[in-house]
Amino acid sequence: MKRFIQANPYPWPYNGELSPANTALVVIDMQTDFCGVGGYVDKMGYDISLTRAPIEPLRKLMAAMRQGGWPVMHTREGHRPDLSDLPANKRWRSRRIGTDGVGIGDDGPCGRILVRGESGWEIIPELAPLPGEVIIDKPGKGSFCATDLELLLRTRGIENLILAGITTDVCVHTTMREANDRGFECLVLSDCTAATDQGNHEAALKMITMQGGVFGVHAPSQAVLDALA
Ligand code: C5J
Repeated sequence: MKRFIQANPYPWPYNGELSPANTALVVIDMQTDFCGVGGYVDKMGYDISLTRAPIEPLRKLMAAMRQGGWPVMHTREGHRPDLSDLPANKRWRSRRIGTDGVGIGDDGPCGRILVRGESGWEIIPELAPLPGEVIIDKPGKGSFCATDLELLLRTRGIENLILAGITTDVCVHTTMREANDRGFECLVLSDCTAATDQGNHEAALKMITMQGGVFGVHAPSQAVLDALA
């Protein structure tokens, strides 16, 4: 039986093959550094009420998907404590914003910014992974670069990715583009993603819909819940 999620610009997935055996929810970078008080985004001076907006809808969706046996995966952006996987230009740029010259790898209110093992790098407790769920540690914006995500998806037979998390215009978009080029069918959740700028969030969603759905589709999480019911 074919099953679709109502999405923009087409009912998703394209072939109606939607099941817990071939579809995973990937929750991107819901870390204190991106949405918590004293984290990297907060320190940069952005409004964290924007990046915190996905928390509640995501909590509801993750509970429903776990209940139905749909795989839930997580990613964390972060670097080794010796910073050997932090490109010099990424660090340099991150120090340009704010007044104190502090950037990735430096000490902040939640420990060293975007460094593995620090409190700011942790996934927020509200959306903590359950034991056994896949967690991908990535040094970049995309979830496929320098990780084993593709191998894990292929060995599980996952073809469809429901993408959520932060930020829509950076790590979610980069992951979606990497996934799309690898042949994965992508759905980005409009209310379970957010950017540090509302205009960027909206533009990032609009980009998906061009050319007949050049990267896939977007939809609110309610559309997923409706399809699972
Ligand atoms: C950024 C991310 N924005 N998770 N990371 O640097 O989107």
